[in-house]
Amino acid sequence: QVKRRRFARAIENGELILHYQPQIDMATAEVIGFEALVRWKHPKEGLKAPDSFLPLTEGTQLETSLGEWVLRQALTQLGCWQQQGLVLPVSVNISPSHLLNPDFVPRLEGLLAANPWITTDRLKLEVVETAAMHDIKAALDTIDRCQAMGIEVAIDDFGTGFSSLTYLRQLPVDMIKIDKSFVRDMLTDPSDLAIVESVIYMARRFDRALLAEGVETLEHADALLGRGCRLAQGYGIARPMAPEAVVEWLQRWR
Ligand code: G
Ligand code: G
Ligand code: MN
Ligand code: NA
Repeated sequence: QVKRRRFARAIENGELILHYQPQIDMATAEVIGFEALVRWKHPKEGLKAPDSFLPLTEGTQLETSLGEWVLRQALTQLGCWQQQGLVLPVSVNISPSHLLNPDFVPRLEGLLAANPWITTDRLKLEVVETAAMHDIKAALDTIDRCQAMGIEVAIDDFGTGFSSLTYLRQLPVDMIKIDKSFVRDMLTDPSDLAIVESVIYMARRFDRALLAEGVETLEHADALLGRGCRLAQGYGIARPMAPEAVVEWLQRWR
């Protein structure tokens, strides 16, 4: 309770920041966008990872407050980058109860209207399968409406839920992100390799874009590319970085 109140103040006090991790096409080395990842710049404890504070928000109003802060901040950052001539999309993680909040779409429309110079194709959303499992109808409706606005939606941590196959069939998502746990062990564990290969096959059959998370080494990159998975994100490409570091990173990368 105390911790939760402290975190609520952190949002109000501007102690949160977004870090950005590049997503690339391994076949061309082209940067296709950045994933926004929230951090808490705690005045005493330093930079805190989301695993230390996201659980505090779960199932409370804070989950939506945090989610809205992240969306607003990502749009602000897109505006800053645009002024510097950088026009790449940013993917934002949307928690299940934020996605299923009936106000989600109207609030998002409001945020976009407040940033009219940011086109909707520059914002992408990442949702986890469990969001759909709570209320498939509501999830479908929200995803449809976002896509109708021109916002692409990705399914995050794919393969870690329980009903991947059925949900993929029903969910009209634009992109599938293979969870990093399968990618990490695909070179050593035949079962994980089988999962990765199955997801690659499925993405192709369902005509969805596919991105592998947790690409840490050249061996991972080669194994994925050789099997037809071109898009990737991971420490082997770049760690999540502060927004000030992004422009310089891009110059070095190109
Ligand atoms: O780097 P990383 O430690 O950022 O993230 C850990 C977990 O926190 C991941 O599952 C990631 O999806 C989640 N996460 C990171 N940033 C956000 C965010 O802004 N909103 C939500 N809902 N989850 C986030
Ligand atoms: O759950 P989600 O995919 O949104 O979270 C991304 C998380 O994965 C973040 O915590 C991010 O810092 C982390 N991450 C990104 N690349 C790598 C990687 O190559 N290896 C590992 N172990 N984690 C990664
Ligand atoms: Mn994600
Ligand atoms: Na993930």
